Amino acid sequence: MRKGSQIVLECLRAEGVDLVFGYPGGAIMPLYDALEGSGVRHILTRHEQGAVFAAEGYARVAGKVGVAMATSGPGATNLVTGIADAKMDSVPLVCITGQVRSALIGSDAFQETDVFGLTLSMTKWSRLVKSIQEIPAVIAEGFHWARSGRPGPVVIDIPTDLLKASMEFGGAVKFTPHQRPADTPAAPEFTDTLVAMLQQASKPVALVGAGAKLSGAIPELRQLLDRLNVPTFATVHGLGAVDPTVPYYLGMVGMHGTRAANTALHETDLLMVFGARLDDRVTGDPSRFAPDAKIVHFEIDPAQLDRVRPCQLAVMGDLAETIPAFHEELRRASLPDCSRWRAVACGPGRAELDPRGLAQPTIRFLDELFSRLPEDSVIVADVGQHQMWAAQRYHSDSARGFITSGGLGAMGFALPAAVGVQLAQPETTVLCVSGDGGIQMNIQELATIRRLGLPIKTVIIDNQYLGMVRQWQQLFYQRNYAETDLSDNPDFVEIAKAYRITGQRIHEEVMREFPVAAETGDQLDRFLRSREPELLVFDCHPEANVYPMVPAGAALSEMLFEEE
Ligand SMILES: Cc1ncc(C[n+]2csc(CCOP(=O)(O)OP(=O)(O)O)c2C)c(N)n1
Ligand SMILES: [Mg+2]
Repeated sequence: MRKGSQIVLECLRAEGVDLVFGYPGGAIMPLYDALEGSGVRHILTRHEQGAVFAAEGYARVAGKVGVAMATSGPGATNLVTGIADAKMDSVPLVCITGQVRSALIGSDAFQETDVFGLTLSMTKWSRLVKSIQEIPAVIAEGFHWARSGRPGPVVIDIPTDLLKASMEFGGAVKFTPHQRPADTPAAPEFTDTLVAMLQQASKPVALVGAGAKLSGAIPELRQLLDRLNVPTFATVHGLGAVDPTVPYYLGMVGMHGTRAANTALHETDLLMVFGARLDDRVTGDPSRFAPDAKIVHFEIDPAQLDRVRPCQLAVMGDLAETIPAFHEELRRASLPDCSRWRAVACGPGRAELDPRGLAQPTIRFLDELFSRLPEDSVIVADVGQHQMWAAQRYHSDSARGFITSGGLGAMGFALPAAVGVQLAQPETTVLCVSGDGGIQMNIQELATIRRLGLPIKTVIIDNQYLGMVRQWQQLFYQRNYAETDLSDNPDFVEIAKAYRITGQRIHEEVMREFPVAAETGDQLDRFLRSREPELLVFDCHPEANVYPMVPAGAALSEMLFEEE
C-alpha cells in the first residue's frame, strides 16, 4: 500500500526527476510530508514564481523536464507567468499543484482556484486528477507531452485527499501515444524540391531558431550550414547554435538585430528557417516581411507553420532527422554560385555592431565581462535593454550558453532561472544579467542563492529607469517618461549585504579608458572567479539606448541607428 503522495514521488523518480523546485502550503502538504527519503531533492525558493523560473532555467540547460510544485490558490496562480513563459519558449516543464479536497471543488473553498481552467490556454496538456488510481498514468502522460515534439508546459492538479489516500501500487507506468499523421517524418522527396529551389535562388539565407538547439542536432546543422555557405543569422534563442566566427554568420536578427542580418533577411529570395516561430520581434511588419522570399520551414510543430504567410515548403519533423537527410542530398547536388550575394550580404564589418553614444560604456563593460568568462559559461539575461545588449554581445559558440525569456519577455526571470541553471551545472560559471527594474521582481531569490551557497554572479545594469520602456517613450512618445523613473532605487549593494552576499559597484566612467585599467580588469576577474555568490552593480547612463532598432510595425529594412 502506498499513499498518493508517495506514488507521485515514485512516478517522478521513474521519469528521471531528482530535483524539484517549489513552495509548500495547505493542499500540497501531504506531498511535502512524503519528500524525505523519496530520492527527490526539493529546492525551496522564496516565491512560487521563483520556483517555476528556476525549474525552467534547469530545463533549458539540462535539456530535461523541469518540475515545479505549489499549493492551491495563490501558490498555483503564482506559477502562471512561468507556465506562459515555458509555452512561448518551448521549455519542457511539469507543474504539480495541490488542489482543495475533491468534495469541495467548485464550492469556492479556502484557497480554491480553477488551475486547470486558468492555465488551459497556455499548457500543452493538463489534468485535474480525479482518483488515486489515475496518478501513475497521468504523470507518465504529462511527462511525455512536456518533452515530446515541441516541448512545453504541463499542469497536473491533484486534490489533497488523493495525496492522502492509499492504494496498492504496482509501480510507475509507461505512456505510449497513438501515432498521428503529423508525427510521421517528412517525406524524403522534400530534399529534391529543396535542392531545386536552392538552384533557382540567387539570394538564399538561413535563419536559425530555438528548434535547432532543442533537436540536439548542432553538429549536423553546422555541417549543413558550412556546405550551404549562405548568409546565416539567428533569433535570440538561436544564439550559439551557429559558430559565430564563420564568415557567413551575420549575428542576431530582428528588432535589435544587426544591420547585416536584417538587410539580408529583407532582401532574400529563399529563406530557410531552422526551428523558429517567426514572431513579430523577428519579422517586423509581417505584411512587409522578406517580400521577395520563398520560405522553406524546417519545423516539428505544425502550429508554427504559415504564421507570417504560407511557406512554399514545410519540412516537418525533428531537425535531428531532416537536417542530415537534406545534407546527404546536398552532397551530391551542385549548388549555384551565390558568391556575389554572399559578398554583399556579409561584406566586411557589416555584422559588427559599432556602438556609439551613451550605451558605449555599458556595451564595453559587457564585452569585458563576457571575454573573461570561462568557456561553456551560461549567461542568463532578464528582460529589457540590458537583455538586448547582452544578446548583441554574446559571441560564444556554446549552444545552451545564452538563456532568456524571449517569447513572453517576463521581467524577473533571470535571477531564479540562474538558480536552476547553477543547480543543473554546479561547476559552470553562471552570470545573471538583470536590470534595476527586473531584479526587484524576484530579488527575494538572493535568499535561495545564499542558503544554497550557489556561486551565481549577478550583474545589475542600473540605469535608474525601466529602460526599454523609457527608450520607446523617448523615440515614440515625445520623451514623456511616464512612470518609468526608478531613480529612488535602493542601494543594491546594501541589499546584497543584507542577504550576506558580497556586493560591489562599478561606474561607467571606468569603461571609457582604453584599454580598461588593470585594476578594473582584476576586479572583473575576481568577481567571475569567486566560488561564492556575488553581486555587481554597473551604473549605466540613464538615457542609453539599444540600437539598431526596428520600430514596432516597421519593416526590417527600416532600422533606426544611434544618432552621431
Ligand atoms: C513582468 C513584466 N512587466 C512589464 C514588462 C514590460 N517591460 C519590458 S522591458 C521593461 C523595463 C525593464 O527595466 P529594467 O529591468 O530596469 O531593464 P532595462 O530596460 O532598464 O535594462 C518593462 C517594464 C515586462 N516585460 N515584464
Ligand atoms: Mg533599468
